[in-house]
Amino acid sequence: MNASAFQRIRVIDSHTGGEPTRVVISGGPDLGSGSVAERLERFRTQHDEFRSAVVNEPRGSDVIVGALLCEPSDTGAAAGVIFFNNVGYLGMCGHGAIGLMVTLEYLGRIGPGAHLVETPVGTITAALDPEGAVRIENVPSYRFARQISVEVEGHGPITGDVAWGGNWFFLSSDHGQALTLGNVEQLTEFSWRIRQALVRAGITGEGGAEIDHVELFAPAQSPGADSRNFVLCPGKAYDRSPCGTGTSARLACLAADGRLQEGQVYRQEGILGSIFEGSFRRSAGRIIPVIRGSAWISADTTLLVDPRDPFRMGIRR
Ligand code: PYC
Repeated sequence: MNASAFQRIRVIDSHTGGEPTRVVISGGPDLGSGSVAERLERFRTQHDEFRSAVVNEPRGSDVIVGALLCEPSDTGAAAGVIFFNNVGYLGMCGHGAIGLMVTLEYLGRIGPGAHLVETPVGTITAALDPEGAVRIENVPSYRFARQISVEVEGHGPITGDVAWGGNWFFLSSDHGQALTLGNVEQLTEFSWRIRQALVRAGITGEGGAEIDHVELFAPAQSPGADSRNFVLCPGKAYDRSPCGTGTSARLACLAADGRLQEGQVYRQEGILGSIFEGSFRRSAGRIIPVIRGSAWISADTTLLVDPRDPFRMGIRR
């Protein structure tokens, strides 16, 4: 078929500590005007197949987080962004925001310094630092519930906190699992059972919001890190990075327990050993997490959609 008959979507891929982000630069749907949160609703209800076409097989995989660039309604913002994955949409995405900043720098759209980015759950500040790392000031984060016990099928009760870091998390250190790369299949099944147990028990985030991320902790393996985590994302893929919103939720719990002070640096290691540095300041009863990490560009390419392809809009589960 002639090249002009294909739909073309320009994307830039990067990874942040091993976790991929695919930023859509052009070829996305027209989501109209309004706040990024309003445009997310239009994306979800009218253009969900575009989400699947970009991140799902055969062009993508369960691990890829997509980021649709859009005009911000916040006039001071450098960009607006909607993050999405294999099964739906994310409020915020820390590794994705780091990938987005490196992508905008690659495109020559931003330089060093601080920039505002509008997301569906609030405007964040992101800064490129002189060493090439990115520092994100995330949305206000907080612990919603402390040490909740839940009965996990085939395991028994486990306890954990419920916290918001831009997404909803159940965070547990009381699980008896080995947080090693060789154990990710078992960790995935175990974390999935926790998620199902939370639903069965009616345990939610504020306002009945579903807790769709599960985060397990263990002692760090890298010198200088404070802890290691494993994070299971909503579509059953595990986060290869230490998870920016998960690290924010962790900081909220540590702050609530008085185990971390304002400005103190906490080094969160992910399951691959990559590290995010976190710290926080207090604001109006919540914390503002600051997450620092690095991302690397891996592709600048065009996705093609052949109108005759039966799987042109991706394989949806
Ligand atoms: O870094 O916040 C994050 C994140 C959420 C899901 C995958 N990564």
